[in-house]
Amino acid sequence: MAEEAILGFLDNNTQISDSGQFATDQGLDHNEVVNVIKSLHGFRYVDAEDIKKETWVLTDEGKMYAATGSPEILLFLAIPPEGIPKDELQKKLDPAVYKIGCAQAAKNKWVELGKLVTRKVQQAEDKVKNLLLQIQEGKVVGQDDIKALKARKLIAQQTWKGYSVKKGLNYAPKRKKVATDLTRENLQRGDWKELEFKEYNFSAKGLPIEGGHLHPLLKVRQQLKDIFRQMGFEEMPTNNFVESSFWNFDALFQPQQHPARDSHDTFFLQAPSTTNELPEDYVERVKAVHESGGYGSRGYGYDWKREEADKNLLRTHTTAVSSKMLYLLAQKPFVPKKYFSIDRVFRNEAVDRTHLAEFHQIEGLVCDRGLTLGDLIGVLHDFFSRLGMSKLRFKPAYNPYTEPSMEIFSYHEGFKKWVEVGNSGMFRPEMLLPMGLPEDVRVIAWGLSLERPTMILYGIDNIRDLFGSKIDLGLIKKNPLCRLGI
Ligand code: FB9
Repeated sequence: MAEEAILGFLDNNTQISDSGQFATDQGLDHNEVVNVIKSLHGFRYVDAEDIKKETWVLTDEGKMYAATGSPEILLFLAIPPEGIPKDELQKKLDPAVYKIGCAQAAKNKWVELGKLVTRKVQQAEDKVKNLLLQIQEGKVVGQDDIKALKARKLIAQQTWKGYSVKKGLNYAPKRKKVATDLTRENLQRGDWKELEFKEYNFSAKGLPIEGGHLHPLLKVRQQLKDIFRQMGFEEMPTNNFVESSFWNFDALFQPQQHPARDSHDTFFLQAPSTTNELPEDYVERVKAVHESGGYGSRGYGYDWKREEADKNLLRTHTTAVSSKMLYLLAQKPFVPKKYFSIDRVFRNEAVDRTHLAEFHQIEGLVCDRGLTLGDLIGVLHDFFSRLGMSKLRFKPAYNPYTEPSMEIFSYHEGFKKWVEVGNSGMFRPEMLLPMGLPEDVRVIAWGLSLERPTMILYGIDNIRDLFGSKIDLGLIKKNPLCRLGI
C-alpha cells in the first residue's frame, strides 16, 4: 500500500517534499510511510533526507481545556450578573478549576474577588481555548501566546521526524523481488542475471554460536567430584536406581517396621517386585543381628522377614551403595578406603517449592581401623571448607544406621544465620560386623544434597526452576560458572 503509493507518486513527481503531508494526503499512517521509505532507501530505490520539525502538542491538561473551556471562563460563566458569595461559587466548581479560574480571571480583570464575587465585564472571550484548538489543528500561533501556554504547561514541544524523498539510483515504479542467496537453480536457469541481490550487510551480527551447556546441577556436581578426588576419595558405582530393600535398609540395620520403609515414604517396584540375588550367608547374619543382636548388640527382637528384604525399590539414599561397597571390601583382606557417591535418590514424599520426590544425594565415607568421631569432625571441616564453609557446628542427631550421628550446620554470611548443610555419623557395629569387617574397623560417613547448594549458589528459590521438564533453558545457557568455596 504505502510502497506502491510512494513509488507511484515518484513516477509522476520529482519528489515527496514532506512525508507527513504525503501520508495525510494519501490517507496513510505516517509511521508506516516512514518504515517503507527506510526500506526503499536501503535498496537505493529512493534517496531519503531527514526532516525535523519542532512542533507544539497539547498536554493532557491542554486537551481538557480545549474540550471544556479554560478554568477562567468556566469560573466567569458560573457568576450570575448580581454576583455570588465566594463560598457558594467554590461549591459550584471543581477545586482545581476554582483555584486556577480565580487566579486567571482576576489577572484578566474579568472579576472582583470579594466576599461577594462579581463580574467586572459584561462578557469574556475564552482566548486560551481558541489558541489550543488552533495548535491542535496545526495552525501557527504567536510566540507570546506560545510562551504563555507553555508557562501554564498546556502545551509541550515535540520533535517531528519525517523525510523528503526523491528517486534513487535503483528506482523502479515497482520493487523487484530481492534475492538473498544465489542458488544452484539460479545458476542453472540463468535467471541470476535478472535477479536483484540484497546488499551484503557486513555489520550484521552473526548468529549466536550455539553450543552445549552444562546444567547448573551438573556443574556443581563436577566441582564436588573434583573436591572428593582432591581429598583422595574414589567414586562408588551408583548406576542402578533400583535397589533391594535388603541393601537399602536391612544391611544398614534399619528395622523392617521402620516408618521410612513404608510405601508412603518409599517407591516400591511392581515389576520386578523382588530381587533374587542376595549373598545368602550374609543375609542369614543380617537376619540374626536384627532378631537377636550379637557383636555386643541386643538386636531389635522381632521376626525378620526375607520377603520384606527381597522387595525392590527406588533407592532412598546412596547409603545403599555404600553398604554394598563395604560388604565387598569385607570379602577381601582389609585395606582402608575412602569412597564417595553423588547420584539421584527417590523419596515418596510431598513435593513443595524446595522438595521434589527425588534429589541428588552426596555421600562420603572413610573406612579405616580405629577411626573416631574426631576424625569425622576433622574430615567434615576439610570437606566443607573446600565448599567455602569454614564455620561449622554439630548437633547430636539420630540415624538408624549410625551412632553417634550429627547434623552439620554452617554459618551463612549472606543469610546471616546458621544453615543445616548435611548429616553424618559412624556406621553401627550391627551394620559393619555382619559384613565381615575386622572388629577394629570403623566407618565415618556424611551426606548432603546437591540441589540445596546449587539453588543457593545460583540464587534459585523454586526447585522447579532447577530440575524437571519445565525449566527455562535460558537459565542453563546464560548462568555463569559458580565457583564453590576456595
Ligand atoms: O544438603 C543439605 N543442606 C545444604 C547443603 C549445602 C548447602 O550449601 C550452600 C552453599 C551454602 C546448603 C544447604 N541438607 C541435607 C540439609 C537440609 O537441606 C535438609 O533440609 C535436606 N536434606 C536432604 C534430605 O531431605 C530428605 C539435605 C539432604 C540430605 C540429608 C541427609 C543426608 C543426605 C542428604 C545424609 C546422610 C548420611 C548420614 C550419615 C551417614 C551417611 C549419610
